[in-house]
Amino acid sequence: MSRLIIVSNRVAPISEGGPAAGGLAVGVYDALKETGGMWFGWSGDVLSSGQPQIKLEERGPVTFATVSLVRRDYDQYYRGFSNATLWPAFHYRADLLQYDRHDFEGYRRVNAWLAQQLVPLLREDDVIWVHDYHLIPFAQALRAAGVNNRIGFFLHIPFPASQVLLAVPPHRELVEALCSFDLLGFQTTPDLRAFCDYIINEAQGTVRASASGPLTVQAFGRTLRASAYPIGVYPDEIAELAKAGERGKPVRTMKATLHSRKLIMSVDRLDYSKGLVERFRAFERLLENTAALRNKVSFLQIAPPTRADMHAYQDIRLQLEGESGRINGRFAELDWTPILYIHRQYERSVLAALFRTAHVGYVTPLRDGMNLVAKEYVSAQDPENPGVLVLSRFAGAAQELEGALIVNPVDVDGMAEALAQALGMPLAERQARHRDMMVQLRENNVSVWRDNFMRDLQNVGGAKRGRGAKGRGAAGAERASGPSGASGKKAARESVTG
Ligand code: GDG
Repeated sequence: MSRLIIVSNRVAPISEGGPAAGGLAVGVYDALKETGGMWFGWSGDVLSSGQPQIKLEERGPVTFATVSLVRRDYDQYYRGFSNATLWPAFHYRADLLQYDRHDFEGYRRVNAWLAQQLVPLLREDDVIWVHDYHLIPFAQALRAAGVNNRIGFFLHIPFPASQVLLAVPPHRELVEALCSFDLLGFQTTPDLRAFCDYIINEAQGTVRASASGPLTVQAFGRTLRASAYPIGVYPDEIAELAKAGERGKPVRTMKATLHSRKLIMSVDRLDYSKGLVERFRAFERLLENTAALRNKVSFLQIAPPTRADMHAYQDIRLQLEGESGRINGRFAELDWTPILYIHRQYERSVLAALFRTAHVGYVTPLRDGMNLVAKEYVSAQDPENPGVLVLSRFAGAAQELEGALIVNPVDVDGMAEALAQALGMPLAERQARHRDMMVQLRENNVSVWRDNFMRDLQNVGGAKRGRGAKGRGAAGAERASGPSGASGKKAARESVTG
């Protein structure tokens, strides 16, 4: 079996069985343990001086290979093009999109430099699986360095409609770079369709369906395959975790605070794509419309900080603090605070146990590739007495979770009605909806996602595989001047010593 190489912007912190590891990290790590292999990416450290070194850490059959970024690379590649240009554009927030040509150059430079760091560690028959929008040019950079291995790419976030993608000035370069992969994976069929639409109408390429398996795409002189692979969770493990935490202190404290009130619960990174402000307003509308629910229901929003050094994230934080304060000021009573808004991270086991306590899982992103919280909430429920999921139609999860109450996340009245319906839903209907969703979640768990992608990537055929004639790193070194301030070649040579 070929060795698997995972490449992602951040290498997930894996402590086996530990509370921090999410389903995705565990799912990918399981595959690495089976085949042996390597997880390569940024360590999360930003150097203010000196040369970044690659750090190799062996854990059984798996090597973790991490590099730091220098400040300028972090600013241009991560904060700049990845998160100020691609993230808003791919979440349909063209209004928040910022573009700087130098950042795009930095994004390509860092991708080429990262590729150079990886090349000396590769073997001929390695299969390489690259993750997410930070690394769109990664295969192109590897190809330029003479790497002919199978390379797949999975996009965790939505792929936008062409008219939105066109707002990103180097849209053509990006899609051309995507075509250097052998297999492209998207979360949902609408994302796949949006990609194909660009290929046909903007890139004058072709898309052919085959009797089974991924589509065949021809564009920019390359032939590749593309399909939808909806990411999942491990529902039964989450259910166990939730059950185990039922009598734990956090749940007891929460229940004591609630008395016998019902609980609506949300968990999201504090991101403007998650629809938090509209969600708060819909909860306010619920209290406004239904006086009988006042002091009978509480809303818990856990929103850990993310990308807090960016303006757009500071803005959403201020806005949310304003809204929760305003709504609480309007409706709170001496013994009841309607919204409990917590800007902090909790352990995975605590979240699962709290999900099980919540009568409503309230998941209303404006756009989301999948949204694992929706799947985790359903998994954590007690099948005898499950809660109800209220879910945005613009979360990828809405394509699968038909037992949820599907809402439009900008329709404040519609969301308030769905909350009221969820809070009053009879037990038999809650059980039936939960049962249906669990069937779906078990059938498409995170192993199925990973195995389907890996199967299709292994089956990518045709071209002679292994290192190409250009040899290790040759052309890549031309394209990349290395991380800011360092020669690419030098950095690549020095790096393997760490
Ligand atoms: C991207 C795409 C796609 C959240 N708060 C805490 C915590 N979490 C965990 C959740 C969940 C994960 O983080 C968040 O995953 P989501 O899918 O909801 O959203 P993104 O972070 O935006 O993820 C998304 C995903 O990639 C996978 O492909 O679904 O569309 O945007 O697992 O539970 N975990 C802990 N403490 C917290 O406070 N331990």
